[in-house]
Amino acid sequence: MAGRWRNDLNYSDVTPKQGFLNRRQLMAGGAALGGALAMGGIAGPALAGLGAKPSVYSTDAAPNALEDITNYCNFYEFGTGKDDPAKHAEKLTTDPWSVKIDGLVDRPGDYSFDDIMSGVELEERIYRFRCVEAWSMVVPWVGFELADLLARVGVRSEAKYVGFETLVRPAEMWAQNRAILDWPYREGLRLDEAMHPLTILATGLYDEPLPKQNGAPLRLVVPWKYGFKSIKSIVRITLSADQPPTSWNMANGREYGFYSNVNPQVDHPRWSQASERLVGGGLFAKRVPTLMFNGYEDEVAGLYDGMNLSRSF
Ligand SMILES: Nc1nc2c(c(=O)[nH]1)N[C@H]1C(S)=C(S)[C@@H](COP(=O)(O)O)O[C@H]1N2
Ligand SMILES: [Mo]
Repeated sequence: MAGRWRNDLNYSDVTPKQGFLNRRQLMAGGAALGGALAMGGIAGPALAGLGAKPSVYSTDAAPNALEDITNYCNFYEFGTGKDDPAKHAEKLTTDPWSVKIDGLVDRPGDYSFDDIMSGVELEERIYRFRCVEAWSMVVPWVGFELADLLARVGVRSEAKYVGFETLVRPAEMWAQNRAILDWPYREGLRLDEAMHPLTILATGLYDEPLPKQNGAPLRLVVPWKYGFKSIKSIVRITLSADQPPTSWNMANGREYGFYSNVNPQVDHPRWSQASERLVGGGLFAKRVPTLMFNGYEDEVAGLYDGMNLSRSF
């Protein structure tokens, strides 16, 4: 079987779509036989929960176990330990939920989660996920393209960036009482990055609603960027002409750039980004090489034509 980390079958190389899906189903079956899958999360009958459709954008790498994805988390509003989100996020009220969409849009407003979800066709997107701390996972997200939501609210021609904010509610997110970051957690993308079909708003994983520790009810997923760009529990989306301030960049701009594309050639000032540890691989698991743009180079490199990626990191 192809290496776990190299998606040797690029969706853009494959026609027709069905050939890709058959290949994926075959590989999923093989992985299950090999005992690599903790639960059946890939195609077919297992997709009954949220009814998410499989996508040609999914990697054929085997997803991590749900247990890994929900217990090894970063969500600093609940504390900085990897198991803090799993311990404390249950306290977060996610229903009702609304998202303010404002700035350079035709139809600004406060949209309820139900408004946002109405008419949306959910897809399963199995993506590689690479944290700036040099660990990684493969996550079977469920969600829809951010571009779809932006089209519904109408992006004005002056807009060049999209900013995102997480909820501030220290009564439920205890670590917001500490000055770990300048709350709210903020992130941002250039508009073309936001409109890219790989960029999704996730509302589920393993075909179930998103667990709170993973950013319920709605979080961003940008698979070619370091994990901190994938902001959780979003309550505000703002279209702007200027680059929005982002939490990690504000906290330490020398270590965390606005772009933060996964790049094995640009080290973090305090550690190498050339390789990564696959969460769930066991204590003695070998590190695997990190791929340019986290393996999504064919799809996204064109967004950065002419940019110096070590200067604009
Ligand atoms: N609001 C918020 N979003 C966040 C974070 C956070 O601390 N707060 N951590 C980020 C980091 S560093 C990573 S690696 C991913 C982790 O997502 P996961 O726990 O679902 O794997 O969420 C990102 N989104
Ligand atoms: Mo991260």
